[in-house]
Amino acid sequence: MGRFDSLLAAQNRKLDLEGALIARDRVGIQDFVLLDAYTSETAFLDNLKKRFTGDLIYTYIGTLLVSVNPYKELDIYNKKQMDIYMGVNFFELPPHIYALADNAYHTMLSEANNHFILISGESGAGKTEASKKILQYYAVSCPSSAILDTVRDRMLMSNPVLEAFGNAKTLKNDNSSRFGKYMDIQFDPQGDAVGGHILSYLLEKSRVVHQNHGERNFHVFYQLIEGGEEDLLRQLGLDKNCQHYKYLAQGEYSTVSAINDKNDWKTMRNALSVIDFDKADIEHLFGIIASVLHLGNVHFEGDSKGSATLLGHAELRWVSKLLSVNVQVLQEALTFRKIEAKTDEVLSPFTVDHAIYARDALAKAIYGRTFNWLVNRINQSLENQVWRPCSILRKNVIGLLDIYGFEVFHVNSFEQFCINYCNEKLQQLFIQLTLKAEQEEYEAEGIGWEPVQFFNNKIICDLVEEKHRGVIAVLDEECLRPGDATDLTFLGKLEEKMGHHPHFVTHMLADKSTRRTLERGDFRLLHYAGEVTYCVVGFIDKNNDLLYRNIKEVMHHSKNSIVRQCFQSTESESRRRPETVATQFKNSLLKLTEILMSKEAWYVRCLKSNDSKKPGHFDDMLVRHQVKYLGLMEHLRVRRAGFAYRRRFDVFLQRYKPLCPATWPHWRGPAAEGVEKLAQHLGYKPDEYKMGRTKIFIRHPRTLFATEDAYEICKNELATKIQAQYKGY
Ligand code: AOV
Ligand code: MG
Repeated sequence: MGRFDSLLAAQNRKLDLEGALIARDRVGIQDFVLLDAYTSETAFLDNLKKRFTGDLIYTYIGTLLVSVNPYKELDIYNKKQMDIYMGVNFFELPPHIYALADNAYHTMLSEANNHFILISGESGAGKTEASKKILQYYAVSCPSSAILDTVRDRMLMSNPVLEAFGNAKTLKNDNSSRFGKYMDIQFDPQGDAVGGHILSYLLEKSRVVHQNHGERNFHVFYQLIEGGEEDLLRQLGLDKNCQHYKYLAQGEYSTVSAINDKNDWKTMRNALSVIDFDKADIEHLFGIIASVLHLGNVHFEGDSKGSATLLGHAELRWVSKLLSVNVQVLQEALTFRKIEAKTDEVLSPFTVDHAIYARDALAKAIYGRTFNWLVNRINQSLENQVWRPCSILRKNVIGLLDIYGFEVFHVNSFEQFCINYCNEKLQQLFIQLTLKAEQEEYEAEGIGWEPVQFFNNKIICDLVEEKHRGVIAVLDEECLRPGDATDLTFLGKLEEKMGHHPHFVTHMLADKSTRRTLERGDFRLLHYAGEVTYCVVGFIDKNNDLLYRNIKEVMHHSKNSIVRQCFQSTESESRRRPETVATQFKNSLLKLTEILMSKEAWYVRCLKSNDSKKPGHFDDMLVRHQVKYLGLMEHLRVRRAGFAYRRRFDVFLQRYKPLCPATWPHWRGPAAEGVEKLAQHLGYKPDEYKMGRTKIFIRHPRTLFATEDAYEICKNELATKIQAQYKGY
C-alpha cells in the first residue's frame, strides 16, 4: 500500500468515526454527483424527496448546496452542530449550510482571497433563513475578543432591524424580503470578523401606501402599534389599533399567526441599542414611522372649483409635529403645486386626486429614504473598529447575497417586474460562472469534453435591459417624453418594438389560446422561471417616482435630523432630472455583478417544498419545476463529468513538491512535467486527474484532501527534522 493509499484509508476511518452522523444521513445520497442514474430528473427528485422525508433538507451537487424548505424547526442549528462542522472538509460530514460557510471561510483564509455566497430561489424558498444561519455560524465560530464581540453583535442585530423595516407579509411568504441585501463580512488575516458593510437594493416602497388583499405593510408599523409602550404611543399620537390607520387596514390582514409583533418589537428595540442608536436617533426614527401612519389618514375634499382642501386638521398637525415642519407650509405643499413662471412662482391648486397622489408620494419618499438612512447608519456602526498592526494589512471578505426571490401574483406590477428582472440577472451570473465558464475552461485547456446543453437566459436579460431597445429603455423613453405619455402609450411602444421577440407576448400578438388570459393593458414576459403577466398600470409613475419640489423643500427644512439628512438641499435646487427608478436599479445590479465577479463563488440553491407553507410536505410538481428552471440537472451533468479542483501547474508544484523525491527540493524542468511526476508518485489513478494546457484538473475532492493531509504530515516531519538539525549545531 503506497503512502497515498494509506492516507485514503485513514481518511475513511475518520469518516467511520463520524458513524452516528453518517448513519442518520444514510437516507438517500448526500451528493447528487454520486447518484447512479445521474441524468434522470426522476431519480434526482426521488433522492431529494427521500431525504426531505427523513428531515434531511440539504444535499450537495459537488460544492453547491441544495436546500429544501422544511417549513418546520429542525434541531440542526445549534452550537454543537457548529462545532462538529468547524474546520472539517466538505464531504466528510452530512451536507449542511454550516459546511458551506466553514469551507468558504477556510478557503478564504488559506488562499487570502475574497468570496461570496449566492443564495437564490423563489419567494419563500428559504434564502433569508439561510443567510441568517451563515451569519450566525461566523458570529459563533470565528475567533473573538471584547471589541470584536461588539462588531459581531451588531452584525447579528442588523438583521432584526432591517427585517422590521424591509420585510413584510406577502401571499407567498409571511416574512418576505422587500429589498435586496448584499452584506460583506470582513475578516483580518487571522480570521477574526472585524467589520461589515451592507448594500441594499430597491426597497418596494409602494407597499407603504398600498397592500394587496391578504398582505401587510412593513412589519415595523405593526410592531410599533402592538408592542409600543403606552407613553411612547401617546407621544406619537397613535392608538393601539392597526385598523385605525388606512395604510395598515387595506390588506385586511393585520395579524398573522406566524408573527408575534409584540415580541418582535422588543427584539428590534434591543437591536437598535446594540447597534448604538442614541436616544435622539430613536426618537426621530419612531417619529417618522408614526408620521407616515398619520399621513395615510390625511384626507381631502373638493371645493366648489374642484380644488383639494384638507378634511380635518388633526392628522396633519401630528405629521407636522413629528416631522418638525411648519404645518401651514406642509398643508400648502400637499394641496398646491408651485409652478415657475417667468419671473415669479405661481401656486396652482391640486384636484383631490392630485393631493392624494402628493400625499402618498411623500409617505413613500419619507419611508424609502429613511430606510436608506438606516442602512447607512448601520454601516457606520459596522465599520472596522479594531486597530492593531495587522488591521492595516489586507482584509478579505465573504459576501452574502440575499435578494427578493422570483414571484408571480395574480396581478403583477412594476415591483414584480424589477424583482423578477433581478432574479433573471442572478441566474445569468450563475450560468456564466458555472455552466458557461466551466465548459469554456475545459475547452481552453484542451480537456476532452462533451458539451452540456443548457438554456442561457441572456436573451431575457437583454430583452429587459438592452440599451435603446430593452423594456427599461422603452419605459424610460416614455417617462422622459414631454406630453401625453401614459401607461398605455408605453405598452403601445413595447408592442411596436418587442414585436416578435420569442420571450415577449402582448394582447395584440397573443394567439387565441393565450389571449383569453391576457387582458388589454397587460404584457407577458417568458422568464427563465416561468411566464409572468404584468399589468402596465402605474409603470410610468413608479418609474418616474416624482416628488413635487415644494414638498422636498418643506422636508429639507425639517428639524427632525433624519428627515433633514434624507432631503438634502442640493436635490431640491437641482433642475436636472434624476435617473429613473428602473435605470438606477439596472445600474446598481450591474455594479453588484462586477463586485461578485471579482470574488470566488459558493452557491446555495433554495427550493420551496410546497405553496401552502405546510411542514414536511413535498409537492413533486412544484419541486420538479424549480429543479428544471434553476438548471440543477445541467449543473449536475457538468459537475459529474467535470473536475472538482484545478490549479495552475506552478502553484500546484510549489505547494506539493516536498511530497516527491523527484521534485524536492528543486525541480528544474517544466512545471507540467514536475506535476506529472508528483501525480505518479502519489499514485493518482489515470481517470482521477487530467493535465490541461496550464492546469492540473482533479476529479474528486477526496483525492485532493488526501494530498493535502500528506502535505501537512510532510510539513511537520520537515519542521521536526530542521529543528533537530539546529539542535545538533
Ligand atoms: P425567502 O427569503 O427565500 O423568501 P425565507 O427565508 O423568508 O424565504 O423563508 C420563508 C419561511 O420558510 C421562513 O419564515 C420559515 O418559516 C421557513 N423556513 C425557511 N428556511 C427554513 C429552515 N431552514 N428551517 C425551518 N424553516 C425554514 V422572499 O424574501 O419572499 O424571496 O422574497
Ligand atoms: Mg427573503
